[in-house]
Amino acid sequence: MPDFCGIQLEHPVINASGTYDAIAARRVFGDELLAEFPFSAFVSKTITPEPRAGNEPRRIWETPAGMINSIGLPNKGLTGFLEEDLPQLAELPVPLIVSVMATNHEDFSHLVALIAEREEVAAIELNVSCPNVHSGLIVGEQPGETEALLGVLRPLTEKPLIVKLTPNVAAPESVAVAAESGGADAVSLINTLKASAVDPASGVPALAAGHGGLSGPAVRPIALQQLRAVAAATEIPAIGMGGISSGADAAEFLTAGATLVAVGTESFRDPRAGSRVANELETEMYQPPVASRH
Ligand code: RRO
Repeated sequence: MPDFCGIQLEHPVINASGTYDAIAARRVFGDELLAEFPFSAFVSKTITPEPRAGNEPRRIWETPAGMINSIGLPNKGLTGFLEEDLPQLAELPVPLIVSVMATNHEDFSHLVALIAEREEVAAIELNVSCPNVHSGLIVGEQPGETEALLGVLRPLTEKPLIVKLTPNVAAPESVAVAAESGGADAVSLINTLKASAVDPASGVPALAAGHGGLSGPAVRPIALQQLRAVAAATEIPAIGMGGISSGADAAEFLTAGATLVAVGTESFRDPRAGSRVANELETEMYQPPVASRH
């Protein structure tokens, strides 16, 4: 049974933020969802201080072995989340991690302070890596900015703070080290890789926003390499993700240094993918590494 920052989890497979709508799944599957929840912890879609409508469609584009999204962070805002979503997410049978994003220290502090005081929340993920929102990437692209943000947020709560790293930098391990120095309890990686698709006939971008973020099996080897670099450079736990769709994929990430793994894009194809990956890990092939994690 994995221990993640003092939180006991049934197995090492959680969801990637924004890739599984647990409230909609409950409507579709009913209480069966609670009996067989696919993840050992649930990470919410990223929330912002104010409500956001998200980007214009088209927001999703399939690619060979992957998907480009430009969703643009639609969410109900802090008040809507606390009043409408949190009570429903608190009924899930697993610990809740809330993902947040803001564009300045003051707004980030407001989000973290109000979410941290809710006992339903086990941990907070700081999304400093969204590729689809103007200025969403600035903090996470610069180690100094990441450390400064943690300097402001760390004193606000004793709950675990997880920094979601961007893959869109030359050395993600430098940002991970900065997060650790600032007092982060864990890092998670990777968010999506900046990507585009264009209609060759017209030259018009496939996504209304013009570009987006690539996920799915196509990014897995890149994610694995970034995880190895981050795990080698830091002591804090890492949540590894990027195209994981089987127990063998998950085992690769765990062996490379992840404490937990997250399933993202695969859940769009198969909403029970989390359970399948966890079962494959347990029953088929994975033995936790005994010696070094690197
Ligand atoms: O909502 C999005 O467009 C989005 C976010 Br917040 C993110 O962190 N990563 C991503 O690929 N899409």
